[in-house]
Amino acid sequence: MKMTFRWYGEKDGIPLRYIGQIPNMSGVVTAVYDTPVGEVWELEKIKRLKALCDGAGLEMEVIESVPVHEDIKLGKPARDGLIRNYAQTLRNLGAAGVKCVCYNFMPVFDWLRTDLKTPAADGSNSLSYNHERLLKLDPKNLRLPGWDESYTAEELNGLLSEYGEVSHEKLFENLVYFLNGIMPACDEAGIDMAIHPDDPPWDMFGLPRIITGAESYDRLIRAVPNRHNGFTFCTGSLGAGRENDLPAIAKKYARRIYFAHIRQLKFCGEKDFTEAGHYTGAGDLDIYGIVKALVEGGFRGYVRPDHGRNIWDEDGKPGYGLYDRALGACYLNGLFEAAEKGCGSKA
Ligand code: DNO
Repeated sequence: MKMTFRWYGEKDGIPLRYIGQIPNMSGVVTAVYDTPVGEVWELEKIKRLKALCDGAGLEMEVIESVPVHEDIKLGKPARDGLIRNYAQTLRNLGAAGVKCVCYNFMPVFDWLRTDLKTPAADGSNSLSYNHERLLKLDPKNLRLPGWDESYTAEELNGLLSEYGEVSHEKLFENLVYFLNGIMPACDEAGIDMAIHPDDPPWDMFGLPRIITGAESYDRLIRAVPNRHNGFTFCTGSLGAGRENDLPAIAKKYARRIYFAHIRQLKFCGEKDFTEAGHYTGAGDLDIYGIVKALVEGGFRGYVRPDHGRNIWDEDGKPGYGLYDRALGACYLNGLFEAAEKGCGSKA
């Protein structure tokens, strides 16, 4: 495995130098943020970003994300041109040494939380999700962090009504069409595509969500068997679905999981949860069991600590401060070292 850390480019308040000082950090996970969704990422811009990483002694082998245009998800006629652009972006990324691209296929909204600073008894705070509160939100007037793009109320209204016509089945077909369109570029550029699960893994505001657990993994591999079609295994996203057996999924798909986002959550209701420190004992996911299963299944991908809390009075970008993610990376390094050296299988 290669340990990595998400970095939001030059606008990120966390200097690359700090990231490089975290033990065993191989590189950063980043993106070109100033190209509108659907347009080709210019090679020059990609190379500039890579030069910054090189300068800090960090690799740039993983991109999170190259966002997928809504017209592709909706299956509109414009999709063929947009898919060609996406394929060209992949070729440009491959030319700059990128090996893995994380993306998602969630209609309109990316990850959703209802509170960004839920206080804990120890004085830290973290993101949380409350289903009742979510149901009361007006999707047409939402501004949430983590989106790759934000819409005007009018655009949002238009999009939401267009999705009225798109069933789960149709969305899945559109995903398969997209993947078949970009696989030749992946073959050429040597890039593994790693789809991020829907977060949380259930329908939102009547919009279909289709990457929610083991069944969707099976189905997607069957539909597009090319080895470059794989997964971002996000423990917090899949883990919010109580039916998902994470160690079992990790073990079964370990060779198809090119990127792992590892974080912890604590349930406080059937669908409600608060994000917690990475340690297994801090929440309800068996982080140790998941790492062990990945290693036993032959996982060879990239790992990053996922959302951290705000600790030590940090006021970081929601989920993406420095301190708690650095602690998470160290903890995960320890688990992987133990599992890889075989201690895991004896415990
Ligand atoms: C949230 C992230 C997601 C992820 C995208 C991938 O913290 O995990 O926003 O980057 O869904 O496309």
